[in-house]
Amino acid sequence: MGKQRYLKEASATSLVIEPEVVDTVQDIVSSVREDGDSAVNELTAKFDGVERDDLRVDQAEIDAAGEKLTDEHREAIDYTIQNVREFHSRQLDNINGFEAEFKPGVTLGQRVIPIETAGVYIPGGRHPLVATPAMTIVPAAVAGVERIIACAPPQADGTVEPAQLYAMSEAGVDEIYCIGGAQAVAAMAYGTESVPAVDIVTGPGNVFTTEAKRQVFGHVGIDFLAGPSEVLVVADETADVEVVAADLLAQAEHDTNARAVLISLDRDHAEAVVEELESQLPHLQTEETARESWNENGEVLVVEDREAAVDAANDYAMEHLQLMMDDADELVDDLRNYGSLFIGHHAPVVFGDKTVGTNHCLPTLRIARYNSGIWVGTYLKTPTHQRLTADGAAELAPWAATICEIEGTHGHRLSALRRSKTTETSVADE
Ligand code: HSO
Ligand code: ZN
Repeated sequence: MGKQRYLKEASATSLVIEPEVVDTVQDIVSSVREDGDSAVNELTAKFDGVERDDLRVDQAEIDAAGEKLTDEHREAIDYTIQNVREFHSRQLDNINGFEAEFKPGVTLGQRVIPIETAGVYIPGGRHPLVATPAMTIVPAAVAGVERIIACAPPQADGTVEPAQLYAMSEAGVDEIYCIGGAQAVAAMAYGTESVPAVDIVTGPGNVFTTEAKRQVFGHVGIDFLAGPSEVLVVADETADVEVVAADLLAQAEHDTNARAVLISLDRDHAEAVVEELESQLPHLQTEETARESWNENGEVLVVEDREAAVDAANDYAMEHLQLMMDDADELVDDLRNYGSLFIGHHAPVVFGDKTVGTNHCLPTLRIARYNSGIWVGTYLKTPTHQRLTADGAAELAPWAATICEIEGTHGHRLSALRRSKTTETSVADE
């Protein structure tokens, strides 16, 4: 890595889940697994302080939610869903099954098959995110998942937050259940009297739902384990100082563990951004959270040149990577570790978060080194197949038999040799 200097340094967060959280979630998962709805109801009363007659959200509740929204709010949600659908449909167009003859008589192939049932978790919290249903449900619908269910926590009055409920319904969910937290993940993974057991559980959540996903993984599939949201802004002197500061704060407001990092190619510019950020903070309605997040986890690194910026960005491997420079496009080919890349002065993370059409469920905590965010492929599998003629089998049999010989897997060897053209002699030789 080229020369670099921290103007502000913070220790990186990691997905270390406290043992008490692990234990609490273990209790929740096993009680839901054993006692189904009655455990869910008890946990809902305990954690959410509400009781519902029915865990399933009925059409009347969905309709009522839609009616609570203004036309403008409904239109914005519809616009997002449409953009997400278009982008994820294009992803689907670019995943192909195939079948081809690799040697005479040896045909191999791969199919693309949707997972049958998916359960998505839609988190509540201080700012129930309205684009999340589009991000988790639309890709499943586009993939062709037959049955998509969603769980969302109850508000204080026992209902699901109306904008989220409207968005879930418009995104193409089949059933909605009003269940929050780890109990929702457990209910979808193991099934209860009301909630069907699914094949994959996806969607963001707090540390309890994340730990629940970790615990049910293996019994069902999951997307990935996400930590607090992160942004890395790479800026040079062509970036507008006020805009860079605003973009960093947009990330910091998520929660106190959120992480906003600036890599700057110009020390004076970086100092100006930090100063500007401090002066914008008091005007932010979410000041308290953003300030703590910035103070605790914010980081500013000054690098010598573009190469050093690229190296550092690849090393950070952050959820969002935003390039604020005139020649942003020139960096793209060398960048390899990021959840989603925002190229140039006019592409802030907020557009990806809310509406542009790419997914906002993205890998954090350096998971971007080996995984991408939710996409249509999250809900697809690609099983393989082979079809052989007698000639194809005769070609492969001796090769397979030799491998078996090396290993001492005698039964396998006989199975292979029975497909060879000289079957009788080969088997008789044994
Ligand atoms: N930054 C979040 C997504 C989001 N933020 C939606 C606001 N709305 C995780 O990528
Ligand atoms: Zn965000």
